[in-house]
Amino acid sequence: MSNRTFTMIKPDAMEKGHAGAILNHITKAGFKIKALKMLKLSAEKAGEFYAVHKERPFYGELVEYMSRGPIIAAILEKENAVASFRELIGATNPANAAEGTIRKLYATSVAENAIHGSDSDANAKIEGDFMFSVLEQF
Ligand code: 3AN
Repeated sequence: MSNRTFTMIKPDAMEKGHAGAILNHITKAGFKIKALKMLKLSAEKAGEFYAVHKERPFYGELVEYMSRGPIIAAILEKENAVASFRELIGATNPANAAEGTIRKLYATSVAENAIHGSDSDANAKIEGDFMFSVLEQF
């Protein structure tokens, strides 16, 4: 079990001005920030990041959404980080997300669901290394 996960505050949450509140929610839950930056993905980079979803019907929409404006990417540290963070953000579809979770509070739809959280230790490492150089990870 690894103690790190990777997250992105997605364009919809950025556009609505929720970035500060979401980062506060994350650090209050005990996650330490080990890397952090604001950036805009190109469609090509967003497509690469979500390559596992290439065959899904929503892939084109997902790439367009994730590259339409700036995001905040971060590497977070806490015991049992991946599972603990998935619990904090709530279900993929905010309609099914538990009360008090980040998606329940800030997401509007399954397509625009405010925040990403890695789904495994292996993917947390791959995704963190995709977005941050070794010099940017603490
Ligand atoms: P999660 O982000 O909870 O791990 P995934 O990996 O199944 O969920 O989906 C990745 C992203 O793809 C979601 N965060 C969401 O933006 C988008 N997505 C997932 N399911 C749908 C769907 N049914 N329609 C449109 N977009 C979706």
